[in-house]
Amino acid sequence: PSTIYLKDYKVPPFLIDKTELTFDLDETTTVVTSRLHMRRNPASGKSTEPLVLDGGEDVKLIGLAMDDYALPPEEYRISEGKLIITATADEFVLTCETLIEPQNNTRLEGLYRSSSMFCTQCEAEGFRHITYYLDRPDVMSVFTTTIIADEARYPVMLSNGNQVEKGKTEEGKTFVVWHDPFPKPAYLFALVAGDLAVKNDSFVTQSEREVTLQIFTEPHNLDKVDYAMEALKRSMRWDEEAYGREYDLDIFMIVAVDDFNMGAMENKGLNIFNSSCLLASPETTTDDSYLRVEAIVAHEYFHNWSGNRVTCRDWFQLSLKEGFTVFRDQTFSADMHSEIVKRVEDVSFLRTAQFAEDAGPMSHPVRPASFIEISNFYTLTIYEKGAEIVRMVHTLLGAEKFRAGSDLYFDRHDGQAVTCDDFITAMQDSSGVDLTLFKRWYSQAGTPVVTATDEFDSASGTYRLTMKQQTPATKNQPTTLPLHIPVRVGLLDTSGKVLTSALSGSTSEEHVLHLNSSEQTFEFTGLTSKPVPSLLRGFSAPVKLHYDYSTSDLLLLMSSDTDGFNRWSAAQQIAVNELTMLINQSIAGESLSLESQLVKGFKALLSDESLDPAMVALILTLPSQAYLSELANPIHPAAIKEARQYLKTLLANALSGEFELLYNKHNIQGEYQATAEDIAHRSLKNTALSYWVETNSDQAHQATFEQFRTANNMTDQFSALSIAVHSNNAKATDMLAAFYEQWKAEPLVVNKWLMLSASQDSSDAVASVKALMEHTAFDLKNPNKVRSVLGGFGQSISGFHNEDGSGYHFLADQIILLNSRNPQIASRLCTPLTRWKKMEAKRSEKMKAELERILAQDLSKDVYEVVSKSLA
Ligand code: HT7
Ligand code: ZN
Repeated sequence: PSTIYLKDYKVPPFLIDKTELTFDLDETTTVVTSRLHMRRNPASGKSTEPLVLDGGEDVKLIGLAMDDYALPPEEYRISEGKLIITATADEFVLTCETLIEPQNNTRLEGLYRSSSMFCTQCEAEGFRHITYYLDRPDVMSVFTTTIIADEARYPVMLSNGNQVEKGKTEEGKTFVVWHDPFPKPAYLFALVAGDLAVKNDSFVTQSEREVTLQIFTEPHNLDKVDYAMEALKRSMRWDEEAYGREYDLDIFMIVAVDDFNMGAMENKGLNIFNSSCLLASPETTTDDSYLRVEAIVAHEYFHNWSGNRVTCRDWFQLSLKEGFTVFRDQTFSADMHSEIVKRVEDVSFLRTAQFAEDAGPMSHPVRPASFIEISNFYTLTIYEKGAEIVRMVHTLLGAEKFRAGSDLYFDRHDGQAVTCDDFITAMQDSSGVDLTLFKRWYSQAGTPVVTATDEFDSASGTYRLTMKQQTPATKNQPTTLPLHIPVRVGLLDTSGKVLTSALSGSTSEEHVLHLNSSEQTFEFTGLTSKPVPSLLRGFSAPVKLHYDYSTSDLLLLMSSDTDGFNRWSAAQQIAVNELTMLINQSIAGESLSLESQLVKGFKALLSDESLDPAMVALILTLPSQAYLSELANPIHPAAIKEARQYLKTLLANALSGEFELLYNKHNIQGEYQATAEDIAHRSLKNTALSYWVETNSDQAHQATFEQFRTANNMTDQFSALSIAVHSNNAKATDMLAAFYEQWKAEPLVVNKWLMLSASQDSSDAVASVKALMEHTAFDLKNPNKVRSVLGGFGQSISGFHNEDGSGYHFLADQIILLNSRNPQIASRLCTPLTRWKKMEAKRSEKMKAELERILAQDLSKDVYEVVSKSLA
């Protein structure tokens, strides 16, 4: 497979002003007719280049005409999926008829079938599996789409824009015509046809236009769309208030489908959602999923401006829309619920998963320089680190100038396909803040390490903080350069009081340091004794910070810092330090022992009545197996597991009374609501329960069972079930069976059951997971089910990381099986194996051998790129 480079970007040689599509949908063959109103692109400066249209091996050409003159075979050729027409006029209409088989499309790209409906997924390069086209984001066209189908089976036929016509064909089929007045790239095209139920609503925009809102699902799911509809209206209002962005069409539609490779898709006026990211009801949906539904509805809606009205010039600029839109949805969720809780959750995810990606073989800059398969670049780096870049711009400019920059960006580039540089230029032009050096964040991969040291000069009352930065060099990136890193800092005295200090003439309780060279010293004056620094408040930059805090400093920050994020961060650091000691004891074969300081910290925490219960729950949550693996080198999965279990039990026994009390205090019964307040109580109650059961008391096990039996919502029921399963509750097996019986008619709940069942930590986990894949509830064609079972299995330490390598072998078998059926899913499943270099020697060799076995197969571009890069 060939590599595509950013440096080779050229403007398109042709443009498509208008695209007229007709879909004749049928269960066996679908015929697509396109009429493309094309002309040579004056900006390309070339007048003789052949016309090269993107297509796929799965598209069969059955007719081709230029200005209604049927092209004879000698005037075109098809090579490697592309349609090449040698001679063209400067302006012409190309008519192209293709035959496709959506019913056999298991890749879920282009037009495919999910349950009994037709649907599309065109980002990034799915449209070329429908018809020949200039399938690149900088070719923007006005689409008119006609859908022809049997109305009895497909009463709902949707596409982008507004429905402008409906009628009957001569053969008695129904046709519907949709017109989208906004020029768009083909990746935003969408079509849906099926027997769907609809929930109708409306929204009045700030300029008082009424917009029709519709959510379509299979009829049995219509009772689960109310929350998404309310979330949509909150998103529309928020985008008007926070960014001045109003919706532009008269109708906005969302459709839920069961088979979908990712979470959702922002097609213009017709979002398509994985049903797991849209449907919600108290009985079947956990709090986490409620919040996820709200965030994804918002994310896709926000794309209408950051992505659709202003789109990407090429796929190297993917973070232009994704990083900005993630930042927007994070801010929205923070505004709807708790800012600190949201920040802790986002940072925790970034530090666990994105940092691991950035240290692995697929590490790439937020604006990659090359790729083999663009689908592999819908990564945490593009999305989450990309959002951190936008957040840093916000920190550097301040809220007001950031908003002015965003206004300028949207005004200047409305209707255009642009670059990450254009975004930064707008921010710079509107604010006057120099972002020249800052732009390096887009082109340099890896997580910078910032090391801070300090000294205090009591004679002058000056506190000197020296910061060094270094981004680790790698084979692909042998030299790395300093970045512009905003570091938010506050100072505390040793009793925890906030200190005011002066830095470069400004006196304040908090400062933003601009670390922009490899080493800098910042001088804070006006102090009387050496302060305790609260560094990188709110995680103001995506870096690894090292400062030699004593445990008492960390306990002080944990109890007294005014920055809620750093209170959590300090607790995590104490836990990481203690767990690291335990992990080392385990690796050395010693029996574990520890005098935990966390006991003291947790005691103080639990006596502080002023804290948000959600924050308390987060602080009580020990660093995950995955986060500790990211920090370790090499990784000893079994030692990490043993250390976490030991510390959790130690804390549980030391504070058993507190946890029991906490459980009872927050065990508030009442009608379920997905509000921040109620979610917080449930979160703390279930965290307390997870500790309490570690004491192995009968009462705790009984409380778990009762909660499972009597819960009126999925959060409580599923928490109790998970706690029972992972604490070896004697009733766990029966509870799992009862749960399946209760919910077997609800596929999204069954997926949770599949995941929990697959994650059980037993050494015969491979056999159990094989049995799960034979279960009637499993379906290899459905990405959600594959993710549940194989994702769950990845969490089973004794199963997946079994020393005999059987877990790795099993996963490799599944990747090979899925490689041809659904390359995107197969490629994503490779991630755990790609981390082989960081694993301790015995497991590392076994993982590598499995990657080599995969590489020896006939591979899709997707899997080939990930596996070959991780072995290089
Ligand atoms: N922009 C959407 C990306 C997406 C996607 C990409 C590749 C393959 C399938 C896909 N489904 C959706 C989703 C988003 O970020 O909003
Ligand atoms: Zn997105």
